Amino acid sequence: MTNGKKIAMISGITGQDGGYLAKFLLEKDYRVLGLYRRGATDTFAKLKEHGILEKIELLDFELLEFSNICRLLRKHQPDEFYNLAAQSFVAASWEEPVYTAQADGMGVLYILEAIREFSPKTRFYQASTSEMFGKVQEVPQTEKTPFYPRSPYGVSKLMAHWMCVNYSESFNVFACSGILFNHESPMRGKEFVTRKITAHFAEIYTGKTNEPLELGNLNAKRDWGFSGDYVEMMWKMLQHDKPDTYVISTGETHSIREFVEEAGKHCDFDLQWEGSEENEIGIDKKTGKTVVRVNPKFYRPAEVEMLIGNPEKARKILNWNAKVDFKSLCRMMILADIERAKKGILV
Ligand code: F7E
Repeated sequence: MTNGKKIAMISGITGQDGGYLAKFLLEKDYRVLGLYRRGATDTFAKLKEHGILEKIELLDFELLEFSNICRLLRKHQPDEFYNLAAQSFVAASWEEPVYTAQADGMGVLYILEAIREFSPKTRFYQASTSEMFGKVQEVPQTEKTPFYPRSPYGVSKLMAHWMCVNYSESFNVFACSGILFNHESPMRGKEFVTRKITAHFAEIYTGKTNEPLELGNLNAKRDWGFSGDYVEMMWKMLQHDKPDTYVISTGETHSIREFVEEAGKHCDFDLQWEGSEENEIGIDKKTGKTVVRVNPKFYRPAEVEMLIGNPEKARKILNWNAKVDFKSLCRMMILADIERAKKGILV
């Protein structure tokens, strides 16, 4: 606490959730310390677009450098620490399994250790993930559903999740694990499927490209919510009287194909699917143009076929509900990308 203001540290400040969370906390009059990795390819573009870059105190941070984490915690003694830093792209985790395990598993242990030693009053939020359910053992998934991760990413996040549970039980560290299902927004990185779709369709729609969008598995299903809704839950978890684990989701699931169709509607495409599996294409009947093509390059070595979360516990205990539904989310994203494409700022 400084000048009566609570201090929040956010790692992963340059990412999608970092921006929405920082905005949310600044509106609550927090002092926000944004931790970022120097030399990261990611820039401050999202924070600039939110209009909050000048309001955040940016600090150098390296998740794999234990001494750096210890110094930051000892010096700033934040009231709250939100760990949103990670290698977050599931597909990349098969190419970089060791790095993913270090950053997404060990990195979290470093923070927990630093809190335990140097800032024991800090409340900690860990960005856990529905990827821990992977090959789902129950439908819908709750806090009690057994885990079965299907990627090095999911396995690494599971280690971090259990470390949070263990540190709160063993050392009284206030560590919460938010099992967030997929959450998207116009600030989503373009490697993730929703934004890949909206950014590419916006380019076709505004005449910037004639190339079809190439996708992998169209039939996988996800429970997609809005990042802006989900960051509120991160904060709510840390205001509760005890640390706990919560599933955060909408309770609805939709396929990638449905997302493509929904986004296509806003681009006036009359989509028709032809062929099957790797030969499948999506044609705009009006123009006869192929706008989507399956490319097996985007298939994963092990797929998570279907996720759907039950957010009942969050609803009951923290009085939280997802506000933005699937169609509104898709609309928000495609309209934002069409605007950006028109202005030539679709990055
Ligand atoms: O893939 C399929 C792909 O990369 C979703 C991360 O935030 O949410 C995210 O992980 C689905 C998969 O997200 C393409 O096979 C088809 O089934 O958008 P995604 P994700 O892997 O679900 C969780 C909760 C996290 O924690 C993660 O950090 O879409 N898909 N075609 C494709 N996916 C991508 N990326 N690209 C394609 O061309």
